[in-house]
Amino acid sequence: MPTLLLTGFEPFHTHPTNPSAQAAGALNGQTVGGARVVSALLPVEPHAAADTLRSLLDTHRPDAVLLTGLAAGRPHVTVERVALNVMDFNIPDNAGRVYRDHPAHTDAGAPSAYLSTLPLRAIVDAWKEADLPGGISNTAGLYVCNFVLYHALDCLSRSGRAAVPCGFLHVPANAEVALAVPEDRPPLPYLPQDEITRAVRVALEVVGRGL
Ligand code: PCA
Repeated sequence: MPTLLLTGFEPFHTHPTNPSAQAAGALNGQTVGGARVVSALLPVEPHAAADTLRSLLDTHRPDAVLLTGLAAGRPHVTVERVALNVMDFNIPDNAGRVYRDHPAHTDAGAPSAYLSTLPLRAIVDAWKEADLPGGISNTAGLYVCNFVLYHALDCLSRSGRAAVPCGFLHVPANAEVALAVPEDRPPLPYLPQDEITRAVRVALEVVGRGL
């Protein structure tokens, strides 16, 4: 049976939890779209996360990779189209570091961007079919999620595995994240955690069926 590697991130910034980690944990070990899901948690520190991811790619040799993270403020689920070779953090990572106007990959020959190799439109169509509004996003931000997507695609491309579908799904806040916003800050749009997990599962089904 093919293997789908699914990752979520640890909590970061002021958020008490990360709905991406909850979805990844809930789906771990399940068979989705005819493939076995192997879930893992990534730290919100770019280099540590990329190192963890590289060793997951080497250990599990997955047939497809779905990375997920929280995009607090987005109203619905989005699948990312592109990862840029740029880091420009508005908030510190979990080690307290801020990278400004910095390349994600310092090799001279590193491409400016990688395009997701997931079936983006099919995922959005499947969400719609499942009564889950969602869309394609043309920016993954310039924080840790963009960095990890860049390095996942770079690692697969450099190791002769560019045909392994790989991409990133950003999920909105769940109720716990939205409830933690102080009253003097603008409220966050949110989805119940079950719906976030369902959206990740539907995306995995599309990817799994294509293997
Ligand atoms: N979201 C952040 C990093 C970790 C996460 O879940 C991002 O969008 O970069």
